[in-house]
Amino acid sequence: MNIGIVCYASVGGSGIVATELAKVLARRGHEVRLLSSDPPIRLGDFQAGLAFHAVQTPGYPLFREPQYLLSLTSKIVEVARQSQLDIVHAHYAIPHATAAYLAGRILAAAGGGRVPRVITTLHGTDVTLIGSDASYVEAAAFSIDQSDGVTAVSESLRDDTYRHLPVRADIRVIPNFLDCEKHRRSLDERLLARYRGADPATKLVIHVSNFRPVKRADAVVDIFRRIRDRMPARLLLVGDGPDLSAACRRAGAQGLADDVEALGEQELVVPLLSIADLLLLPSSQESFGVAALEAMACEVPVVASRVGGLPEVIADGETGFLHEPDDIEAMAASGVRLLSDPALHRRVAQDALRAVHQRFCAEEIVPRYEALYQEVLARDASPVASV
Ligand code: GMT
Repeated sequence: MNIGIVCYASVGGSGIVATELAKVLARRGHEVRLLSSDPPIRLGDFQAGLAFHAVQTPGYPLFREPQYLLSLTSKIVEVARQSQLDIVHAHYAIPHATAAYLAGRILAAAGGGRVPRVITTLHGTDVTLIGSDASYVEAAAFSIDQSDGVTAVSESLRDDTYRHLPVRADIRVIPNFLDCEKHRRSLDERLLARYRGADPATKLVIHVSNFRPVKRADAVVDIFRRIRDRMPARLLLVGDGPDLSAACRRAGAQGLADDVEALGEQELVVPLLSIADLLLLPSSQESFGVAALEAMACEVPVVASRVGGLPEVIADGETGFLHEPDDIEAMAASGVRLLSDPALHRRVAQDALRAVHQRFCAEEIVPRYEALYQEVLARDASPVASV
């Protein structure tokens, strides 16, 4: 199949999942075109069957805002013609589903060529936060409904979509996944010594995110302080975003400046996860939580909020611990338990790894996308093609 995948290049789970999907589909023999404003963070080296197309959005003195929707639409049309795309798979509804719909209209109006079918994958904030804002809701719901197939990354997000948006589309749940060959624990002793320091009793706590308000970086620091009060520990903050500086200031104000290290955006998280003893994810909302999945694959227990899709990823008390987002004390207590009971830590880490391998590896999930592509291609004319 010829597949175009549209995603954001900024650090975020939707871009990571879309890029991983593109790579796996190319490995499975498809011709894949990845469209984004920049090469996505996990694109990596050349791979046969996978090409990247940059969406350029020129400015103009008359415009006060960049016209990304139009430049992306035009790029989809161009790539669809060049590569005879069968499918355009939009990751994150806003405005990717809209651009894919418009591109289909343009191709259908021109006639004579193939009109790709559109799949939209909903990732979370495109529904729960920005998508349901009154400024976007109508266009978002319309574009989602015009897609030939719609998926959500968790049951929780599917339910939220029907709750937040006036959509009628049949939304199928296809969970996020990992390349489990690459996402496996690989301990680098020198890296461990570099970040843990000389004392082998020091525990490494990690948080990986794009430091947006939903991630609650302030809560990460507060939970860590409670852990640090009970044992030698260091906190690694991986990623960047608007709340990182405030989190570092908060750590400094609590006397933790020497125990907290901000590592910025990192392309390779496996080496860092592999030296960690615990991942904290106290988000206020999380439709899935790719960061939790990556930690579990590296045998790092997770303490997270009981929100959104996280209970579909983490079985509380078995493959990690879940608490109400505001219950900082309980999250800290679970962290202390895990870090001071090696048998519990081992058991949770192993059960988490097993859960990832049973349910969330590419071999299990990617064929579900392929089956959906086949299904929509086999259908009679799509809403777009019939115009
Ligand atoms: O909202 C964000 O933080 C970014 C967004 C993204 O595009 O990466 O994250 C969402 O999509 C991820 C991939 O499906 C999910 O793992 C995240 O849980 C989800 N974030 C939220 O729901 C807050």
